[in-house]
Amino acid sequence: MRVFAICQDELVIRTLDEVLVPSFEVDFLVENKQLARRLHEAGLEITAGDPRRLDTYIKADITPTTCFIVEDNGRRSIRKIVAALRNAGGTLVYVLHTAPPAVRQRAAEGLKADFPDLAHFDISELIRPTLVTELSRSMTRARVQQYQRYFADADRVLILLHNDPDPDALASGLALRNLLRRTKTTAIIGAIQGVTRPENLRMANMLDIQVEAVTPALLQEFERIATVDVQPHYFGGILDRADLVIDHHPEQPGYSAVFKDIRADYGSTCTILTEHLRAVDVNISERTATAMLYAIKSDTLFFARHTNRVDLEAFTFLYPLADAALIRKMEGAEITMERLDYVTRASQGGILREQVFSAFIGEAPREDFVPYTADFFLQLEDVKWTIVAGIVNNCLIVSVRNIGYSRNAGEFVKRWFAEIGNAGGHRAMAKAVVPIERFREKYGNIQGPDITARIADMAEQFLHEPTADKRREPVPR
Ligand SMILES: [Mn+2]
Repeated sequence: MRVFAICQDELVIRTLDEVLVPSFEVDFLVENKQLARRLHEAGLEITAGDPRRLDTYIKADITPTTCFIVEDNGRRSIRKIVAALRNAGGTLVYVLHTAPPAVRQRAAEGLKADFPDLAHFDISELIRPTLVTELSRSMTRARVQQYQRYFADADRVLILLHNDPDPDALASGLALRNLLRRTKTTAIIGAIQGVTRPENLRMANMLDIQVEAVTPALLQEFERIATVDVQPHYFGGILDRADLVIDHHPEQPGYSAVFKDIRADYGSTCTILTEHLRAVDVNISERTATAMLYAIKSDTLFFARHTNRVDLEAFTFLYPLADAALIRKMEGAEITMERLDYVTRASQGGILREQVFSAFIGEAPREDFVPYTADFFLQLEDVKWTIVAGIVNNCLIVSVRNIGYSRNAGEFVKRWFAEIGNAGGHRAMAKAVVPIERFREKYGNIQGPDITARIADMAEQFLHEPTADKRREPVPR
C-alpha cells in the first residue's frame, strides 16, 4: 500500500518514515527545497513541490487506494492542500495534527464543514498509549523492586491464600514466588483451609502446585507473610498485618501492610501479577504462564464478567508462553464420578416445567455439587432456568442459573430466601444459603421430593409475577 505524506517538519517526517517503512511504500512531499534535499540525501523518498497545486498530485500517480497524510501544524490552513488532492482523486485522507490543542481544535472544526469525511488524529494520541504504559510500568517496577528487596533476606516466607483456593489464588502464589525468586522450600504457598474442588485439585496436581496447610499458630513462624487474592482482614483477626498484599477485591480496612497493590478494577489478581512480572523482566516459566492464563480465564469467566482492558492485555501477553493444551485438559476436569452421582440424582428426581429445571439433590459433603449440578442442567436444550438445592452442613444451598430469560436470578433468591438466610447474585447466577431448620420453619417440615416440588412452585410463581420494576439491577461482584 502506498502512503503519500505532505509534511513540513523534519521530526514528523523522520518519525513517519521510521514507523511506516517498510510496511508501506511512503513518498513525502515538502515545500521547503533545502529540507527536501537534506532528507533526500539521508535516503528518504522525498520531493519538493507545491502541495496546493493539482499538478503536483497528478504527476504523482495517485490511485483510489493511495493513503494521504497531511500534517497540520497550525501555521497555515491546509484547506487548499486537501482540496487539491481531492481534485486529483485522493479519497483516503488523514490529517495529522501537530499544533497545540486550541489551535488544532479550531483547525479541525474549520475543515469539518468543507470536508466532513476527513480522518483526524493527533500526534499526542499516537504517543500516549505507549508512553503512559511505559511510565506506569516503571512505577510498578520501583514498587516490585522495593518488596523484592524487603523479602530478599528472610529465611521463612509464607504466601498465604484464601480458604479453598481457586485458580487465581493458586496461580498468584506461583507468580509471586517467581517474583521473589524463591522455590517451594524457601517460600511456602499455604492456606488455612486447603483446596477441595476437584477441578482446582486437578489444576494443583497437573501444575505441581503444593499448598501447605497452615494453622493460625504457625503464622508466627514466618519472617515474612504475603497474601495474594485476599487481604488479611479475611482471616478474622488472626492476621492483623502482612508484609505484602496483592489483591483485586475492594480494599478493606482493619489491617496494616508494609507493601500493598490492590486494584479492584482488575478482573483477576493474576492480571496485577502479570504487570509485576513484566515490569521487572522476570523469566516466566511455561508452568507459571499456564496457571496464570487459566486463572484469568476462570476469574473473568473467559471475559464474560468484570473484565478490564488490562485483563485482555495480560491474557495476550501470557498466551504464547502458556501450554494451551494443558489448559484445555484442566477445563475438562470438571466431570468426576461423584459429581455425576449428583447429576443422576437430579435427573431422577428433578422437575422440568416451562423450561425451568428444579431439583433437590439431598445431602452433599461439599457445596460445589450444588452449583455444578445447576450448571450441568443449563446445558440442556429445553432448559432456560435451573434451580438446584442441596443440604451441606445443615444449610440448604440453592443455586440458580439462567440464560436469556427476562427475570433476574438474584431477585428470585432474594424473593424466597433473603428473610431466612443469605441470598444474592446477579441476572444469570445467584445463590442462597439458609439454615435448614429456618427453611422448614417457613416452608413446612418437608423432605426429598417435596422440596423439589416446592422449589418448582416457587419458580412458577416468581416467573409469572408481574415485575414491579423492570430496571436492571447493578451486577454485584
Ligand atoms: Mn481472584
